[in-house]
Parts: sequence; C-alpha cells; structure tokens
Amino acid sequence: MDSSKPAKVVKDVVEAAAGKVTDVLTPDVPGAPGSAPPPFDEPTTPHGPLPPKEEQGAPDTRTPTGAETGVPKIAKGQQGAFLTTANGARLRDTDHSLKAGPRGPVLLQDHHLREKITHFDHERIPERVVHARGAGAHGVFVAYGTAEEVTRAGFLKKGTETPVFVRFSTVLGSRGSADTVRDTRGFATKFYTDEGTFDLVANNMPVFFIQDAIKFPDIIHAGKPHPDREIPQAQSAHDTFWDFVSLHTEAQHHTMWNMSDRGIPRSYRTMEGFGVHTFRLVNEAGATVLVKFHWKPKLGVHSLTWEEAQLIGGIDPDFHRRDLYDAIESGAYPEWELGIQVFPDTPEETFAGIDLLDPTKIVPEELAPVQAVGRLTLNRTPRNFFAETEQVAFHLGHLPPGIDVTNDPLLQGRLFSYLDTQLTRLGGPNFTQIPINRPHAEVNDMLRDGFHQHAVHAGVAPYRPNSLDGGNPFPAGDRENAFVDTPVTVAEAPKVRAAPASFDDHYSQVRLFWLSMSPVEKEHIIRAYTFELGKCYHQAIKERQLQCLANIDPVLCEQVATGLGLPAPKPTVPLAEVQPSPALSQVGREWPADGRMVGIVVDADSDLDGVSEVRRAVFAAGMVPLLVAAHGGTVGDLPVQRTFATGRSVEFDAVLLAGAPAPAPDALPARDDKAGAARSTTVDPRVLLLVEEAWRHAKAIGAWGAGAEVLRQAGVAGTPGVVTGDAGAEVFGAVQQLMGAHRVWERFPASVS
Ligand code: HDE
Repeated sequence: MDSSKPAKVVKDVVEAAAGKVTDVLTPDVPGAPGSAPPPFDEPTTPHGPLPPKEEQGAPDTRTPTGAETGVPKIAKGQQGAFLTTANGARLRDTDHSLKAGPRGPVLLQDHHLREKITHFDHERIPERVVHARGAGAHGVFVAYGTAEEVTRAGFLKKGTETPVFVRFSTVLGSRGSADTVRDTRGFATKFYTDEGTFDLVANNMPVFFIQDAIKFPDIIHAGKPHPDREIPQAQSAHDTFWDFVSLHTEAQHHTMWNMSDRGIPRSYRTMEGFGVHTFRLVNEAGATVLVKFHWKPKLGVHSLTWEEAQLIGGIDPDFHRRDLYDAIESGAYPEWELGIQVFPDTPEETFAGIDLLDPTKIVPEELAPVQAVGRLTLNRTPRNFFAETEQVAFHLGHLPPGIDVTNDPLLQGRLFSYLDTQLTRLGGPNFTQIPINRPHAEVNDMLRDGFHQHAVHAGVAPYRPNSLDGGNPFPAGDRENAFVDTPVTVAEAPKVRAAPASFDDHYSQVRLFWLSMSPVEKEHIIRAYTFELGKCYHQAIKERQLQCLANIDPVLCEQVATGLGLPAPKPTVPLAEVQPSPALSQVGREWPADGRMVGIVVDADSDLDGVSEVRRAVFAAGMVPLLVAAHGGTVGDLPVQRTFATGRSVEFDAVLLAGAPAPAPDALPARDDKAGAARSTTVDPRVLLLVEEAWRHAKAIGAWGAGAEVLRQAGVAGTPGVVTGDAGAEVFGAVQQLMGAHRVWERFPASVS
C-alpha cells in the first residue's frame, strides 16, 4: 500500500465497510479519535494501517547516530495488513490460546500467548520521580538573530529553523493525576540543533524552593503524599509541605508563586516559562554574558479561578493536555517568544544588587528587559504518547557550543540528576538512541554496548588515541565548532558546606511579588494560603507559616490569620523596602483569543440561521464553537457537541445564549445533581447553572433573542461583561472584545487594595 496517500487509505477503509458510516461529523471541531470515522460493522477486508491524524507528528527518522534516513515517518509505526508476532510471522487467531482440546489445558508451547502476555506484563516503566504527569508536542523554533552578538550558538542565528519537542508537566502528581491542581508546571524544550541537542528544562515560575540541589529530595519528600497513607495526591495543601517550607524559609518566594494564580494556569498555551538559573553565553570572540531565559506566550499569561480548577479536576482531569492537542488540531498553534535578560559577566555575578546565582531571586523586567531572540510554534501532536512524551529525556547538560552553565548550586546538582534518573527510568545508558531523543547532529561518541543498543558500531578502536581506526574520532577545535567550556576563574576559597551570605535574604523578593499584584490577584493569594493552611492538622505548622507571612506583609498575614481563626503575629524581620514590578501581574492587558472555546446554548426555537452565522464567525476568529443542547444529534441541521448532561461551564471561555430551553426530561434534580436545588423556572436548571458559573468565573456572556430570558432568570442581566443584542453576530463581536482581557475583572470586587 502507498502510505504516502493517506486520503486514499481512509477512503478504501470506509468503502471496505460497505459504506455504513453513521457518524455526524463536525468539521473543524477537534478531538475525534482516529483519522477516519469508524464504520458500524467490523471491517474484514485486509488493508494496511490507517494513516495518522493530520495534525500528528512523530520523531524524525534519524539513525541512533543522527543520520537522516529519508524514510517516511510513517515507517516508524506498524506495517502491513496482517496480524503478526513480534518477529513478523502472520497469525491466524489472537482470541484463543493453544489448548489440548477445546476444554484445555493450555499448552506451554503457545509462543503467541506467552509473547503477548509477557510483553503486556512489562508495558510499564517507572514514572518520573517528579513531573510524572505531562503532555508534549512537536514544533519549530525560528531565530530572530537578535542573540548573535552574545552567543555563537548556530540555532540562534537569524532565520535558522530548529525542530523542537516540548513537554509540559505538573511536578507533584502521579502520571494519572489531574491537570488543574495547584502546582508548579514544567516547560521543557528539546531543540534538535545541528550542533547537538539543547535542552531548556524550564518551569512556569522563575524561582525555585531551594538554593542547593542537595535539598531537592527534602522538598519533594515534603510535597509528595504522606508516606504512611499515600494522600493527598498532587497537592501541597497538607502538613508535610507546610512543615518544610515554613522551616526552610528560602522556599517562601516559590511558595508565594504557587499560591498565586500562576499555580493554576488556564492552559499550557497561557503559561510563561523561565530557565530559573542564570546561564552563560559565549560569542564567536569568546566574550561572555550572563543570561536568564524566558518564554512569553502569544496569548498572554492567564490562569483559572480556583473554583474552575477544582470543577475541571473532576469533570475533565485531562483539561490541559486536551487543550494543547485540540488547539494544534484546530490550527490555533501555540506560540511563545524566547527571550533573554542579559547581564554583564562580572566576577561578583550580581546585577543591581541581586545575586544571579541564587535561584530564589528574580531580576525584575523593569531593571533588565526581556529581549526576544526567537519564536517557538507548536504545530504537531505526538503520534504515540509513550514513545514520545513518556520516553523523552531532558538534561541540562545537553548544551550546544555558545551556551554554558554557571555555578548556581541548584543547577550544578541538576547536571548530575537528569542523566542518573534516566538509567532506571529508561532502562539503561542508551536512552539518547530512543527515537524522540535522537540528536539531529552527527554522533561519534566512543560509548559502546549496554542494554538496548540500537547503533551497529563499526571499527575496532572505540578509544583515543588510536591508530587502528585511522585515529577516528578526532577532537574538534574552535574552527570545527567544538563545545566551549568557558575558562571561568574559580576564586581561591576553603572547601565548605555553606552558602554565600547573599542567599540569606528570604523575604524581600516575596514582598516584591506580593506588592506587584493587582487587588484581585492579592485576594486569590490570600484565599490560597487560607485554603492550604486550613487543610493542615497541626496548629504549630499554621502558626509558623503565619510568622513567615508576617515577615512578607501584614495585610496578607492578618487576612490569612482571620480565615484560620488564629492571631496574626508581628514580623520578626524588618519589612523590606522594595519597588513593585508591574510585569509580574497578569491583569490589565489585551491578548488574542485564538483556540478558545465558545459554548452556544440552542434549542429548536432558537434563531438557527443566526446560530450558523455565529458559528462561522467563531471559526473565523480562530476559536471553536461548541453547540450545547438538551439532547445529542442535531438541532435543525446543526450538530450538537455537548448536552446539558455532558457539558459544564468550565469547558468554555465564553457562553452565548441563542435560546431559553425549557427543562428537559432529564433535568429533574433527583436524576441529575448538577441541576442544583429544585426550583421553579421556565429554563432548564442546568442552563441556569452554566450561566451562573460562567458569571462567577468572570467570563463574557452574550445573549440574543429568547436567550435574554436566561440572563434574567439567572439574575445576571445588565451586569458587567453580559452583552445582549438583536443579532448573534453582533453579540459575538462584543463578547470577543471582552475575551481579549481574559476575564471581566470588574466582577471581582476586591477586599484588599
Ligand atoms: Fe527537575 N528533575 N530537578 N527541575 N525537572 C526532573 O528528571 C531535579 C528543577 C524540571 O518533562 C527529573 O527526567 C533536581 C528546577 C522539569 O521530562 C529529575 C533538582 C527546574 C522536569 C529532576 C531539580 C526543574 C524535571 C525527573 C534540584 C526548573 C520534567 C525525571 C536541583 C528550572 C522534564 C527526569 C520532562 C524533571 C531533578 C530542580 C524542571 C529527577 C535534583 C529548578 C521541567 O532528574
């Protein structure tokens, strides 16, 4: 079969199934599994594998040593029309084991049975000890050339296009935990550069809990579920976490970021990313600068509300990965700009009095602007989660010439950890040969043998110096673009287990962050601390953390103390005099709304022509319209994507009401507790719940025609961010405008200033 013609394969399969395809297909609505609608009857005419879905990518078809093979990517998957053993022998039957007669016993010689079960028994590999839950995508990075003066790295030269794979993750939860928990997010990027792979293993927060890698097991043991009962899952709202961070106060800055809205991102697409550590760049002339890496999302940084995050945890635990895949499938490609803050490489390694080697400190953008150096676009979803997202292995030591590390003690420990962890997780030292990890540069490494060796090395002399293999491989020099280990001077000093004195300031930047927040963001932080500490059992831990808050800000401390029913302590250190950094706030700017979801409530009495027009307008705006109705199937000839029973407000970024549907037969509270308390309305109670929730979560709401009646019955008519009009298109226009600010912030009257 010619696998380069996917459309033909799909057609063949559908025809082979006697044309009995019953799906109501909705073009442009992402998420359908498989590249062809399934026929009703089981297909029986043999044909090759279906092609992957159009938006799916796959690792490049390189050899384990980086050579291009020219083979189509499809060849990485299964081949042929027939079921085979792992060795390619065709099989007749996979439903019955080989028995001595129909009533058994089963025979030991049944290789197919043993192979199938044995392989299944070994399908799992250890999940990552941290960042176990993740989602990945392929893409491309295009350099602007603006970093050429400060680094010799080829992938940052103007116009260079570099393939990338990105994996986003939470930190604390297991592989099957929910996406929308309050946590830090990983943002790890593998750049397959011509000069060797560059891994930028970043987070969505610019600071870290600890200043020295030796404390990593401590913070993670404290944050993970308690070792006796193994609860709570993917949460920091428990005693061991707050016990540790209140005693180890260098964690307070990162903790404040976690308690802020940054801890519950709306989407991976609306996350900033930060390299956290300071890195060193080296240019062609050997001159160096210190830099911090930043990712800036095109859609702006934006978060969920706490209630949304919790509802989604139950309704769609895969919310963030689904959002990533759906956005790519619908062509709303997630984009970020890579930026650098540049600092002179001085012997003190400080900037504006800030220690650049302390990973609990930021340099405010107002002091050192972020300079954009290129654009990342994610445009392909993985074809196979395990092969790509699970097996990808990042490492801070994967650096191309022109980028080097610094002595940040957290970074130094990571340089050990990421290689070490893969030995167990990926079963041996050859994990760089797994397809997703294969470099796109020539590999000639003298590393040999080991479990799962994929390369077939030639020659007899994997050592240097040698003459038997003609001296190959040869060391490279500057002219051959060898990696540069910057000859940084190491100051004469005693060998100690100690940190510099500058690492002792644990509060000033936490206060800076707090004072940079808008009132509504401050209120969210207060509520987050109150919730998390309220979930702790022991008063000593709550009191100790309140003491930390008192050292950050008295208003914050008092408000949390009130919620906990405890007295607010006085500060034990003078409150720092700091200049707020407005760049840290998420509120107050305008952003594009690409790839957002718009729920449209319809019934048979709605203005269906108007609804069709609005659907077209939503698609044209790069968003996805989802029709919500009392039952599945169609309303008029419009396909329904969600029913009142399967839909929930948290899926939508805005809600449009084209009708006022009467209570459906399945709306009785006894049969559907989502419908809330029994109340007498002429509108289906689940539609009212939808509108009330969307309102509470400060989302834009629009109604036309009979839809206005829903607003009245939900008690939200005429309030900020609720739009009515005569025609759907006009209403959607106004709603789209409101979505640019992410939320209707005026709906949150803040209690703090
Ligand atoms: Fe990691 N970290 N980390 N980390 N980290 C891992 O590597 C570690 C730290 C980050 O999607 C592990 O392959 C130590 C900071 C991301 O595959 C492990 C220390 C930052 C990911 C590990 C840190 C990160 C990891 C677990 C303290 C932000 C997921 C499995 C010195 C700049 C990568 C693995 C992916 C994963 C160790 C601190 C980001 C065990 C010892 C700071 C995004 O090697």
